[in-house]
Amino acid sequence: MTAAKHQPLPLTPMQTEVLGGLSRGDKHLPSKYFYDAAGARLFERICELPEYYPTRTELAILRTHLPTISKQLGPMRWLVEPGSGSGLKTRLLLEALDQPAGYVPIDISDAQLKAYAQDLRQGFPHLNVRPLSADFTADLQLPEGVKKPVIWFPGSTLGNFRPADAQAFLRRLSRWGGGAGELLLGVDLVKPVEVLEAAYNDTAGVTARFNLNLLRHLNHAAGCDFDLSQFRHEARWNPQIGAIQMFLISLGEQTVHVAGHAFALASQEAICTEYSHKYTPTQVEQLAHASGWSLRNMYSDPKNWFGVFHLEC
Ligand code: AVJ
Repeated sequence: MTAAKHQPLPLTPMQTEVLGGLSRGDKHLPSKYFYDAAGARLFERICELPEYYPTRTELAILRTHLPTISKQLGPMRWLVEPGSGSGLKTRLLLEALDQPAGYVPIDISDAQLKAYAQDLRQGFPHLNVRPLSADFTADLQLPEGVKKPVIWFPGSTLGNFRPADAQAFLRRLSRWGGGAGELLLGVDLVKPVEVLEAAYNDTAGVTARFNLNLLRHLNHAAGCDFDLSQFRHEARWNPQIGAIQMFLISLGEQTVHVAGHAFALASQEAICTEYSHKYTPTQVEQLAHASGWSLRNMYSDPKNWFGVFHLEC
């Protein structure tokens, strides 16, 4: 037949990322692909686990300090949220804000974003909701007229970035809407390792399912053939880098395929699926300064397990 028949199909951006991550000596998969519909549901269950303290701790901080935060922000501000999955926290913030000019949730999943925006309009019929379907880690343009935004980045999602990438991302945020915005940044703080490791190794096994679901998602969306029964979940504190790392460990020797490319995995070989960096308040402040932000205020819980940092540029 013709040569064209054997030409490889062009790769999607997702396939390119997956191929890149599996080609390294220390194999990686991008954690942003945890959140297909099933992954988003599993993450919601994680947030309710007794061991997973970040969500309820951040919520408690907000419940205590939102009146103060809102007063400092002043009236008629646009709220912009990179990643739109943080439901209740965002509702509390929207309720606390003084006549918000509007709300821009940004998410990579168009379907989830539209459903979320619809849902929100029911609860806030007078709110101008302007969903933006985009990869918030790439360069993007906020809707016309959104100036001096209040950027809301809760849940310690920043912890998923390597520190250098976190710095570059915060720098980007400082330019959104033409700059001079403010940032409410939720960051999980350094704490005893037993507490940290328990939060990512729950006894009910939900985090393990969440981790394995990444492979299922990639099978569907990137043309991979991972056999989920041939991997196990592992999460551990890495003291060198100050992060919880999640892995999928190959249970035996095996070969997986991605868009026609084969990858051999040794028995017990680890694929890193997530970094969850933990910071001290001082480290957050240094990171903020290095990326064009300064600290207005920090809010925390009595145990100092989580911090909500109010930054300005
Ligand atoms: C949503 C990225 C903050 O790192 O704690 C939860 C994701 N991974 N359990 C985190 C997650 C495993 C979560 N973030």
